[in-house]
Amino acid sequence: MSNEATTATTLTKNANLLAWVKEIATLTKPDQVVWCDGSEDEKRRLTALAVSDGTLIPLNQEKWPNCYYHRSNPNDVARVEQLTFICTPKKEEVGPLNNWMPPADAYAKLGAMFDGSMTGRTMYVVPYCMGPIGSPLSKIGIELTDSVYVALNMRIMTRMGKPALDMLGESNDFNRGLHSTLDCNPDRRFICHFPYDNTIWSVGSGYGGNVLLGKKCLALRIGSFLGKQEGWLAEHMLILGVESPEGETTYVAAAFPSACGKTNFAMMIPPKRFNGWKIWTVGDDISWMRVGPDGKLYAINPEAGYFGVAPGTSNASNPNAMKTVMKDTLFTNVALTKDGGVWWEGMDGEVPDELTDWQGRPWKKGSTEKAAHPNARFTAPAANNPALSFQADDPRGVPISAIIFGGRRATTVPLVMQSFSWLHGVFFGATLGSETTAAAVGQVGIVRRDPMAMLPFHGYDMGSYLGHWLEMQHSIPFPPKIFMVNWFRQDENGKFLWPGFGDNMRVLKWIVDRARGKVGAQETLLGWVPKDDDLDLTGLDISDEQLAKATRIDLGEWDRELSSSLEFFEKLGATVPEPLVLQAKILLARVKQATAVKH
Ligand code: OXD
Ligand code: MN
Repeated sequence: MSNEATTATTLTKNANLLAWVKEIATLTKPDQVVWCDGSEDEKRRLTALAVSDGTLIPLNQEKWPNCYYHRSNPNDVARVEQLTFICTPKKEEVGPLNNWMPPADAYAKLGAMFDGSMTGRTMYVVPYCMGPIGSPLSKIGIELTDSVYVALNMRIMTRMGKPALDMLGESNDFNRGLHSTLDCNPDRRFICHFPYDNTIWSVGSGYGGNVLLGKKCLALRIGSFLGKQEGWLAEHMLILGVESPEGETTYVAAAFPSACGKTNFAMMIPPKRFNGWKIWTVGDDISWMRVGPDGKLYAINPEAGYFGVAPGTSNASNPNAMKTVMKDTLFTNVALTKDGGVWWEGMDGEVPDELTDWQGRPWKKGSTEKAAHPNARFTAPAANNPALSFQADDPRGVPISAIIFGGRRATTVPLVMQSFSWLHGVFFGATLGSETTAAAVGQVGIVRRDPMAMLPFHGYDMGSYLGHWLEMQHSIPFPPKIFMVNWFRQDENGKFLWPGFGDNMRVLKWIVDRARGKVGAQETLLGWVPKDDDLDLTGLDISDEQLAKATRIDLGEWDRELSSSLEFFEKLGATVPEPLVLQAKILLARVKQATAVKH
């Protein structure tokens, strides 16, 4: 342990931190404790170690410089919502949509698993900052982990090492994260959050969403809890800037459930028609938002990298992501090519004849099995993104003019709609529905309500969380406009009606123009929609009929949708804000009346 003493004291004198690390080391009994400083030298050392113990496989370094490959345990490839708990004194505090465990039980149960869990292993002390260093919107966390893979991922995903410790100084205000992989047994896998202690304990998994504790655990679950207490919002939203040919940039935040294309949208390249327009990525997954001195809502991206879904990423769907992952990237559960490269379903070019699949088995073209796991991931530094916003590191954040909610819906929800008011916009978010994807364990393709895309990530009672959203209106003198989009509507043969990807710029342009008051709109029963000809479709090969289907509001479908929203609110219980229930009832009454008139 002499190594610990020297590195720790040169990095920090924070007595609370040193005492806590000592306490955890006494519990977990690692062979050694290594403090991460975030240096390049340390990166080289940890990478070499991970390669030597088989955690990482180097890719062909000529084609994929500084890129490595990791295969996770096949039983450990996605977030485990059923094993994720919020631990508060009272069950009501976590609401009906979270799993609850009393804090004492959770500490006892997981404490027994942590007891001696690091014997024969190294405990890494990973200090990190969520958000730009020095920003009043940022938060410090320390993750103690026995996984070198986690330490290397955290280095990409956060501002990790000495700058985070320097920002913390002597303060005791930091998130205490503890992770041990144990034997990666699903029966001993738990992700527990203790919001009142600003603490996270995660055992038995090595999968990113369960173990990179800054991301879903701190930035969203604990973050949303802190946001409620402190008057800000922690959201599952990308942040992007839309720059016009005149050089005017409008910032937008957008919530889509996991694996619905947030990364693609955040890195979008506009089609030719939009020559001179540019999209700048601030973040692709998480947004922390707080009212600024000028009365606008300001957002930071707490992350410093992208933990993106690889399958489906290509030069057609997301050229900027392809450029981002060409170097300095860790790939997890993709397939390997014969020449030491990576491959996944949906990548450009010919499907290779032979691959090694995500489980290390030989794979041949034409196989019915997927070569890459559908939730295979890349961990890549934001700095590699050619579209990275120069504001991404701005401690003040960026002013948000529009908020977008979108789900994966084959029917009902039109291409784009603007809310009548803040309340109606919060209603859009509260009733967001989406078909399930591979990002979480469970059946894929079922529509589930995913309020604000936060169903798996809200850290306290959902009804109170929606109430917090409504209350925020009073503290934002110049609130963003709120929109709902759906890129995934299908025709009767299951074919997507809207081309999506770069062409989403056409919808985004309307949204930006609306946010700036530059274009009119058509009122419908359910929201404002683009007037004929206001969506710029020049150069797009889409028939009038197809567009009509993509933008259609079908009253029968909306009768069912609004009725199901009301049922959902009932499930949320007594804390769901009454104005949201009334909003649903007004819309439903109007739909029913219009249907009656039509008949
Ligand atoms: C993610 C997720 O990894 O939402 O971002 O699952
Ligand atoms: Mn996400």
